Amino acid sequence: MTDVVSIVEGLDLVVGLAQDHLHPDDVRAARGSALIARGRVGHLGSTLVLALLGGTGAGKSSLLNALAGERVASTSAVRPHTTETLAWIPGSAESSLRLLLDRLEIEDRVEQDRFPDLAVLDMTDVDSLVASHRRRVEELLPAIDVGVWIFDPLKYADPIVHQELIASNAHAADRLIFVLNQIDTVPPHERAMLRDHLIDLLIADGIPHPIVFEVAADPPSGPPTGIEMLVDHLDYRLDEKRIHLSRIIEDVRRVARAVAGATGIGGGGSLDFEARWDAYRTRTVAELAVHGPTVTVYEEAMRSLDQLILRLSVDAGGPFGTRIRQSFGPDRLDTELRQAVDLMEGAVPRSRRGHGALDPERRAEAADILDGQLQARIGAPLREILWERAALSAMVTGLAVDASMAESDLIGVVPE
Ligand SMILES: Nc1nc2c(ncn2[C@@H]2O[C@H](COP(=O)(O)OP(=O)(O)O)[C@@H](O)[C@H]2O)c(=O)[nH]1
Ligand SMILES: [Mg+2]
Repeated sequence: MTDVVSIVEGLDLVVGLAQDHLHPDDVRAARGSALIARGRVGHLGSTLVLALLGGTGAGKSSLLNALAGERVASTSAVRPHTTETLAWIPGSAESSLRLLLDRLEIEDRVEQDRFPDLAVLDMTDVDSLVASHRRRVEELLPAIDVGVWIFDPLKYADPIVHQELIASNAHAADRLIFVLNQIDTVPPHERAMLRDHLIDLLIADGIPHPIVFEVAADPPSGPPTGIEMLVDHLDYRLDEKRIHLSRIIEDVRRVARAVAGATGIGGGGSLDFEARWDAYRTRTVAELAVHGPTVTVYEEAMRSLDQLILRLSVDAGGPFGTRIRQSFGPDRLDTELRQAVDLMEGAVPRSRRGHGALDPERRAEAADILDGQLQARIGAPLREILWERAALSAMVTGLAVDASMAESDLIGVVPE
């Protein structure tokens, strides 16, 4: 499964490979998009990742059980109870979700098929007085999609919880929702007041529009209440997340297109270089080895080399084309060819009396020397530029394919 994480990584790679070949403005724009895509918080996979947060006994595990419709997590009136975080995840979850759990060191994982796009992390209890708990929440929030803060009617107003855990995470307000659990223990006529009070406290914490659900996750009698509204809200968050991820994918596509356009690799990576270079070399080496560097033979070798460079540069186009033309201007070509020929002639001199003719064995020796020289002086450095171009082209093509696959994973359509 290709997910948004891997295409954002691919985008980073493409931008890294392309940066030497692009105009600084284009590099800046591409880097900007890569950074924005990276900087978008939340889990970048297609599953909505929810973390249940709250103090001991608030009802985190009970809420997970209510969502699951069965007893997944053990709950207890005896505290503290939950010692390990438990992840309740879709059996079909994307690999990046498993990587996220690895990163968060969550080993207890229960697979489910009730909500195919929802992962719930029943976190260990958060004690507002323990600094490491605070840090854990702060580190967790950017990696997940929704933090569900669970309160019980007795301790919901604890000033330390509000200051240390909620106000300090107010910057993540758009990813926090709140559950007032054990609502069955509150007389009906007091519920509205309790809820309003909690909302006021949250606003004072810096949460501008607190979203609060009243729930009884594990009432002593009867089924849980208030769960459907929570599930509806999660559905809505999932839709919102899909839109958000589609935007990232679209951004990545746009950058890939821009890079392809700016680097002239739109038409594909191969310029048939090896075949063209072989043809040139075979012909030129044969002519020069047989006839020696007469004016006509040398000029023809120069002319066709210049033409080969020109064609490659036109076909490559963009900055790679320019680089080829600039690195292999006529003066350099003349110098390299002249030196290659001089080396051949120095190593295998031909007699003037024989009109430059060499016996077959010496001719083969001369051809070998010239061939090696041409490869080293022109073929290898030229190939290096073209390989860079081909690598970038392959990356961009791969990225476009990955983006399409990520998009179809997201909307649940099998790619054609
Ligand atoms: N009356 C009532 N008790 C609840 C409710 N939800 C949880 N509890 C009880 O509260 C205790 C602690 O719940 P638990 O889910 O273990 O809390 P956690 O520590 O946050 O995971 C357990 O005994 C639950 O049965 C509820 O909605 N109503
Ligand atoms: Mg628990």
